[in-house]
Amino acid sequence: MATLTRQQAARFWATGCVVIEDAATSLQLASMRADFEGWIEESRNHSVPFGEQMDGRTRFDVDPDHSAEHPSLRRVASPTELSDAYLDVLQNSRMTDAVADLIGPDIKFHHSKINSKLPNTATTVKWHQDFTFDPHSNDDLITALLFLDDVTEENGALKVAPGSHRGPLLSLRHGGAFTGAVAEAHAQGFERDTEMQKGPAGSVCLMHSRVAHASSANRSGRARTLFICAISAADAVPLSPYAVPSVHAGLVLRGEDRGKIRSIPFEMETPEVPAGASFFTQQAAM
Ligand SMILES: O=C(O)CCC(=O)C(=O)O
Repeated sequence: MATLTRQQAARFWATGCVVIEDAATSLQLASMRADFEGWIEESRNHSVPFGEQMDGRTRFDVDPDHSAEHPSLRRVASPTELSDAYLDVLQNSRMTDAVADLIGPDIKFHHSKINSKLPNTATTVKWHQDFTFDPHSNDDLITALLFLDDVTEENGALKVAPGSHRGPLLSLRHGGAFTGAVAEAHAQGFERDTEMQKGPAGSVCLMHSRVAHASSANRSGRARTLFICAISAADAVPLSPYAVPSVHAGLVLRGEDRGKIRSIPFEMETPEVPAGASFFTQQAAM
């Protein structure tokens, strides 16, 4: 039985984005939150990014204003490697069932991360498309952003430019450097035509990997934490090194891997893996 209604699926293909509620159970949410709280506590012992990913880069990223008194843990790379709670949601949730409705039946895991904006923190995300960070042989690739908290305009909801998944793949290079963000002229155009992706905790925002998106700082007293999973059709093959590597990369989540590669024509510039813990440092350099 389908998880998405026909209207929800139609909205996704028309705008590049749809939010659905109850994508994880309250028990799953509580387990994910408990593990994240533990990582926040651990972050109080560090003044700079810490921990290690499988390729040797740092795993936990903190904002420049991070301190023991005012923790600002903004990224955990590959939480499924650290926590059964996150691995369980990736494998056993309506979030993943909904992705299979859109690009299945055969789907596989690419990578995951937690992006958090703790209360009154400065972290922002500049306009970009995920596909130009993680190109695949075809664009049946969805970024699923699961809300661990209620997401509102005030705590830094995702902003999406509806229909931009049908537009060009925009450059993330400016002045000779890979900045991880589109040019200012494109960003201004997207800002004029923005839809906020809001909803109660447990909702998931399913986003086409070509849709342009960004998000503002959290100016509220309430956290905005997202468990973000990139999931592709099983016949979409990654074309560039993993910016967030994972021992779970390639895990078949629904259906099976039939050993096929499907390609579509497109042209874009090659992405760059960030030297540090996350793309926040690439975007900050712009
Ligand atoms: O955390 C956010 O607000 C945006 C996440 C995002 O754009 C991404 O991870 O590609």
